[in-house]
Amino acid sequence: MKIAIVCYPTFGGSGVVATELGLELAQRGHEIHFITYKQPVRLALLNPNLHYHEVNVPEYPLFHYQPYELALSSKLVDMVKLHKIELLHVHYAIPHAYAGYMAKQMLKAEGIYIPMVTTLHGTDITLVGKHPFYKSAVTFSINQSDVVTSVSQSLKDDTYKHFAITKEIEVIPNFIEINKAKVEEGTPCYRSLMAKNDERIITHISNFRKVKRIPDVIKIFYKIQQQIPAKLMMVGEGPEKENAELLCEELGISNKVIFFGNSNEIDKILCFTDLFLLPSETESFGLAALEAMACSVPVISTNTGGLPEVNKDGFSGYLSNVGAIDAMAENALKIIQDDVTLSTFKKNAFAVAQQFDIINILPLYEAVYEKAIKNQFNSISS
Ligand code: GMT
Repeated sequence: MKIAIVCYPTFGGSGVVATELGLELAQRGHEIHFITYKQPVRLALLNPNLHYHEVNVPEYPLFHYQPYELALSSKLVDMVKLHKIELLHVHYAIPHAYAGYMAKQMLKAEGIYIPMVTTLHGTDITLVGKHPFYKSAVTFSINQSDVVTSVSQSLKDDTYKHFAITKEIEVIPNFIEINKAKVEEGTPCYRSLMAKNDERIITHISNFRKVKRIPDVIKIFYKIQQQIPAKLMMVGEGPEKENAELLCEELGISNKVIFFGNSNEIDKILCFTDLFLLPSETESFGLAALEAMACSVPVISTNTGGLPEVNKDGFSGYLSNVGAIDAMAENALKIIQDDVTLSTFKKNAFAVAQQFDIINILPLYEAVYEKAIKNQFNSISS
């Protein structure tokens, strides 16, 4: 099948999921066209089935806001015609589902019918999408999609709760390529560069936005390092990073915290990690937690949104209420206090991650594509 994938190219869950999905579909023989404003960070184009088309938005002094949706829908129309693309898969409703709908209409006017699958990722519903300024357009474009998927049951429930959705939403959980993530025994791991032998290594990876509750990460770590020797690896970039550095200084733990910035090699960091912290305010799924678990790293997280669908309380890690810093620090210590307990949690984390292997999830997307083509065909003939 010839598929156009529209996504955000930056570091962030939805872009990562869209890119990894496209890479795997290309491996399976589908022809994949990524259409976005910059080459996605995880996209290596070493496969003849993979293509990347950049959306350019020419600047004009009249525009206070550059009309990206317009340029994207135009690009979609041009690429569909040029490459005989059969299906649009848009990731993140804003503004991709809206631009996809416009492209569909423009193509329809020329007698070309193309189905659209919209995948909802989280903040496009829970934070940004439900804002009154966007709500009508988001509701409309979700309802106009031929098939809608969400990355967790929790996000599906939130979507029905906040929007007047008439479409059925299918849950397709996020995934991981387990063979790529698996840390083989004997693989060189540069742990000794980062910490002393007796220190536990705790890691947090995110886009450092408010929703991730970065101060909680630091405070949980502060409590942990009061009890046992430990180091904290902070991976990512975002608006909360500077304050996080200041907080570490204030607490006198700057020498125990390493800020890495964005990384394309999180597996190398996770390979020497003992515990992952994700105390988010909300998380539709928590892909970073799954990536950690796939590297056999247990997770201390909050219990909001889709996190309980990924992190299993008392098995792959522990879940607590948002802001329950003491409970999260206590649970962290329970896991890392001795090697035997840590090793059990590590095995469990990997076992749960295996259920989300791409091998299990990809056929669900292929089935959805077939369904979208059928839905589209039915709506033309009725
Ligand atoms: O906030 C982020 O982490 C970025 C955001 C995105 O769309 O790039 O992530 C959302 O989508 C991810 C992939 O489906 C989910 O794993 C994240 O949980 C979700 N973030 C939130 O819901 C806050």
